[in-house]
Amino acid sequence: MKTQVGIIGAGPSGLLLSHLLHLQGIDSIIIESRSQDYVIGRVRAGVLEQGTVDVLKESGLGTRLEKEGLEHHGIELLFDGIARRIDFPSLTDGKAVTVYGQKEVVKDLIAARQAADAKLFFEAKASKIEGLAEGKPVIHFEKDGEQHTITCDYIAGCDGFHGISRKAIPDEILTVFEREYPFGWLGILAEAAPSSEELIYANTSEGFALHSMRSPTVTRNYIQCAPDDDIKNWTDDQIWETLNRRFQRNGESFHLNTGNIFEKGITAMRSFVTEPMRYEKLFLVGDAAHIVPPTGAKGMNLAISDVRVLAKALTDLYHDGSEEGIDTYSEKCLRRTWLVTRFSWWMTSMLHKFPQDDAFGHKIQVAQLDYATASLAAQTTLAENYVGLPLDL
Ligand code: RFL
Ligand code: PHB
Repeated sequence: MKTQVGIIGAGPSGLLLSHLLHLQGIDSIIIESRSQDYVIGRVRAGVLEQGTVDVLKESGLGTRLEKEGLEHHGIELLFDGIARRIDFPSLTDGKAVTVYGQKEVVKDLIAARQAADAKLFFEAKASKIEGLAEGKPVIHFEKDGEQHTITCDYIAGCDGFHGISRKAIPDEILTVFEREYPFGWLGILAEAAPSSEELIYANTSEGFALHSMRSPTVTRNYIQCAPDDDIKNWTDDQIWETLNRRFQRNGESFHLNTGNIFEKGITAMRSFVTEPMRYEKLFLVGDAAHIVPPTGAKGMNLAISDVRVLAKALTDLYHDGSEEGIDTYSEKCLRRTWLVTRFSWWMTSMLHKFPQDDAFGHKIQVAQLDYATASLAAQTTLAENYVGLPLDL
């Protein structure tokens, strides 16, 4: 097979890139190791930045998003039993975020790609990338027990943290920056109406908790747990009791709606950045290049901002012969990656209980939260990062 842009991975990055390139008349092939049902079924992100919503709507993917997405104008931070709200529109010139599950975004993207007869292959696993040093990239993949190749002008490595693309860059070129956090998140989806109109991020003496949602009848909650915890250690009753304790506030009653838990899992927390994000004709996009802890709700949004930069760069190249966009892709995306990495690290550090923290450490966290929610300057900082920094800050 032959194409202009060979795309490895059909997560949000690979699918959106293929869609945006298609709108510009640029050909691509996507190969995805998992099945279509698996990719659609994966429960992950929930919060879309304003810029993410804008790109989805502008590229014709807004129909269901507009109908089913829940626009949120603020979040609550709960600490020492006190809840304080950050109001996005008043602090960010009218911006907001939208709660719309990653699986819905992926579903919409797959439908749009298939409606356009895209070359999108599931259960097709890339095994090797060759020819990068020679400027003639080839992807090798296996489908139905047979070996195939794709000869391409460029490769977009959209294959997530565990993919093969990053590993195709020689060790001496690549630098990795990493931090592992000493905790994980236990996440659940339950048939229960949200207990609050907005998300609640809670710092408590026993650890972090997050109240989120997917729809008016489905709630998403997270609990800080040990990084190596086993989901079998948690009964449904224990999960609800822990959430209930962590969301309580002083002198005010808070009722947590409960219901059938139909999904639960534990995620490790890490920050991870690789530099550079381009090697010869290979571009790393999204989680293949960087991971952020989910506390700032940034992972998918950052992936989508990489895609926006790359789609524009490839459009300039194919339409006008300009190489400037592809030559500055890595630098431009890494700058934004580090800004988002800082925000996600800061939210994570401020909201979780760290095993090494003593009473002093907890008091400092509470002072950080107090300042972040009381000072107008600090609230503005939090809000402008949460709704999403502009592509060109
Ligand atoms: P993905 O989604 O991991 O997709 C990569 C795809 O590549 C495929 N693949 C291969 N295909 C072919 N050949 C191979 N050799 C391959 N190797 C891998 C994989 O099967 C997969 O389908 O990466 P992408 O597209 O860059 O998207 C990144 C996002 O998925 C990720 O950043 C977010 O889910 C992170 N995240 C959140 N992001 C947000 O913006 N807001 C949130 O609220 C948010 N919450 C979260 C999150 C991630 C979480 N987990 C589970 C890590 C909450 C959680 C709990
Ligand atoms: C989610 O709803 O899955 C979610 C919301 C906010 C976060 C992370 C995850 O910070």
